[in-house]
Amino acid sequence: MTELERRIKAKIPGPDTGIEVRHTMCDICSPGMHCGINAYIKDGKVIKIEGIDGHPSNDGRLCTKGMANREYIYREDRIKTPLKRVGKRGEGRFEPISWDEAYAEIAKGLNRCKETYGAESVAFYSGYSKWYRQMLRRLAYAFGSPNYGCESSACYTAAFMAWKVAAGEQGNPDMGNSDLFLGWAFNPFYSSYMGAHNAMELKEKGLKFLIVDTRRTPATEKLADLFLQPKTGTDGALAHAIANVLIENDWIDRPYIDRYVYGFEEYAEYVRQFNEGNIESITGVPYPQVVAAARLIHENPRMSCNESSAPLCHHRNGLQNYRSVMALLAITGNFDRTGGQKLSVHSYMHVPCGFETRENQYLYETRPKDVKEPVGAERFPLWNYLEGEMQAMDMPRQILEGKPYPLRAVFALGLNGRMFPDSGRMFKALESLDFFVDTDLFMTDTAMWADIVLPACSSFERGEFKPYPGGVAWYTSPVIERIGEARSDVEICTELARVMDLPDEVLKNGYEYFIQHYILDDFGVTVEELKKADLPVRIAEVSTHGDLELLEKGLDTPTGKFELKSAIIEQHPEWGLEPLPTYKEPLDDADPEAYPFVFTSGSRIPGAIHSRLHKVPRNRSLQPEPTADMNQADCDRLGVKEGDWIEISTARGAIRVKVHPTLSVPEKLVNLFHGYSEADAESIMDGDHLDPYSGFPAYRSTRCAVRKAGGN
Ligand SMILES: Nc1nc2c(c(=O)[nH]1)N[C@H]1C(S)=C(S)[C@@H](COP(=O)(O)OP(=O)(O)OC[C@H]3O[C@@H](n4cnc5c(=O)[nH]c(N)nc54)[C@H](O)[C@@H]3O)O[C@H]1N2
Ligand SMILES: Nc1nc2c(c(=O)[nH]1)N[C@H]1C(S)=C(S)[C@@H](COP(=O)(O)OP(=O)(O)OC[C@H]3O[C@@H](n4cnc5c(=O)[nH]c(N)nc54)[C@H](O)[C@@H]3O)O[C@H]1N2
Ligand SMILES: [Mo]
Repeated sequence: MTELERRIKAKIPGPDTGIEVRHTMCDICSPGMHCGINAYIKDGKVIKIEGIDGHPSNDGRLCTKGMANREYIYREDRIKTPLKRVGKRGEGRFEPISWDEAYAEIAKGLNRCKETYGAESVAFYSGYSKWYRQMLRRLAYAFGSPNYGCESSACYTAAFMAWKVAAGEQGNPDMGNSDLFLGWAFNPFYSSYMGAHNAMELKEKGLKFLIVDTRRTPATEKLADLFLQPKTGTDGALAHAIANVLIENDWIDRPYIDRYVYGFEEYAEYVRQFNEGNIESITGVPYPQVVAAARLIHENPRMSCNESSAPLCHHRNGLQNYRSVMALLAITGNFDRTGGQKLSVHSYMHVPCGFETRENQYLYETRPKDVKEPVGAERFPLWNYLEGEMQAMDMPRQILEGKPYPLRAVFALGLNGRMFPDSGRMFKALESLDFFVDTDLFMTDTAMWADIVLPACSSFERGEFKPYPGGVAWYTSPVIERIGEARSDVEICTELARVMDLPDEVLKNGYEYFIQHYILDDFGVTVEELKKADLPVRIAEVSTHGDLELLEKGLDTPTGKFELKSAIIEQHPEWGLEPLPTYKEPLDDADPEAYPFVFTSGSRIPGAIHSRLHKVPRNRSLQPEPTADMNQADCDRLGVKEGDWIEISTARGAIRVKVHPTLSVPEKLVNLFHGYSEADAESIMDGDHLDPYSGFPAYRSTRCAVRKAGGN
């Protein structure tokens, strides 16, 4: 018996208790590395959960969100059967129907749109859950629509695009071998507890941290050797000022730049304008701190940095800001290097597991040709060029305006209308559709607007494949019966393809077929064997790239080099975008006199994830009301104290929340978590305050006004 098996066995209750311990995964967050859960089952119900010891993701631990799984899967608002709307849109009156009836209705509704307006008039959309996305994409393509899209229109992809522009692929931090970690908008203590654990361990071993955050956080307090606090969305200017100091002092890697970097001279010339004379007024960071940051980088030559899928990119200048931060890696010779940022082989869903899979073949081999461009293509040409899927942030506009072509139906797995800036416009768009299907575990206030609602099951009720770094793979089996008639999203995609008799036999063969033939065949493993193993097992050798190997071979960019100046953008002047990572002011054009504060929303809180855990009582008890952080001095001026109500308003509207006076946010910044129905951050944002490079919304930088509100 291995040590791991012994540890697991030691916890198993005796047969006389009637309790069985089964293994499943937490699917509440982390689309990549889902954590392992021991589910204690008695009489078919989960009575207790804990982390699985030795699991490659969480090694026995669970976070505040993971601990919520039992309450989450047994939430009272779980949808139990397919539903058909009987009342008006949004009224929430439905009648239960059978799965066969539901599929027949969906086939009829989607085909009617296809016949009237063309297949592209139907969009296939996925919310934050990702495990089923490959199949949803193929469903869209089999139907004939280019319009597959997802929540990644506002998460991660802008960072990925910045990497593609500069290096053709994403680089991952080789943090364990770094001297310095550039934690730019980095607070894993709330967003990724395993990341925090890792960072603390490396800190103890001597890794230095330069943290750049608009707020004080556990990361700035526990990790930072140096902490810079710029104004929201001014990161590009700050990165350029640091670069300028590095260049002026010749603290850069000249031979590396000469051989592997494209566009350095123009970049160096450009960044000169961010200097002692203006940097504090642009970013709020005093110049001596800029110099200190450059010196820290110089003294710690091997540097890697975090991937910021959200805060750096949630600005109208987000992608360019991200490129500006990445440039610091290139000029110091820290890309494709041990201890710097390393390229990894493509595994699965962007998780670098050290082995290659044919996921991309499954994703793209059936992409329809000779169809219209996906939603957002005209408005966000760089997105379209690099991603080729719908930029979902443009969906509400296109539904309402019908331009460049009508978009009349949405088939969704987990759509949350409150993640679209100007969510009011999104709900209007949903109301105006010819046909809307939503699939969710819960009766959400978005599902209310659907014509057909389908009940999805949780990770405890389904089997799922997941690979992990180290050549490891896992295939779970259901640990409880399905709740009501819920089905898994991949079954829904498969069954719908069959009912509609769509021309994709691979899709119609289902999820296990996909995993077997596109992933596991290459390693001589079967789905059955993985299921039987019950816990993660090693299936593949891990391969890594040698230092500078990819730069020597030539990167997948037009010049084969790391591009400080984008040759792709240079070749497309008609896009109106700039090849250098130029800096633009992040805030919207509202009158600063009328709207003197800046609203930033979404910085993670430990107990909630997007809209998901606000309705789980234990998690909600950690912060019972939507609460905005404001600087103590601002609170004093407004005459508000802890727990008082304030109104945050923009030209779009107002929300009422409680206030938390604090020194963790600077003056003039108002910080609120998102996803609440009763205080919807998105409802006061402008739906067109988007980054022209990526289409990403500026969730983190909207001018607003604040006043004391009544009530208790
Ligand atoms: N203001 C502000 N807004 C933000 C952000 C921010 O920082 N600030 N962050 C953005 C980011 S980074 C992200 S990733 C998005 C996330 O935004 P969303 O994708 O909208 O996230 P959720 O609110 O979790 O909504 C997903 C829905 O899927 C449902 N669901 C959960 N599991 C399943 C499943 O297995 N199957 C199906 N069919 N449905 C399921 C949930 O119940 C929920 O209703 O939010 C974005 N919105
Ligand atoms: N508990 C919890 N964990 C989550 C999620 C959740 O909703 N809840 N969501 C998951 C998802 S989908 C994602 S994408 C990740 C995101 O994970 P993170 O990127 O870690 O998310 P945030 O907490 O929003 O941002 C990190 C830090 O960036 C800072 N920041 C905000 N704006 C700026 C800025 O303009 N410049 C700089 N320099 N710093 C800024 C914030 O103050 C915050 O401390 O989290 C994941 N993990
Ligand atoms: Mo995200």
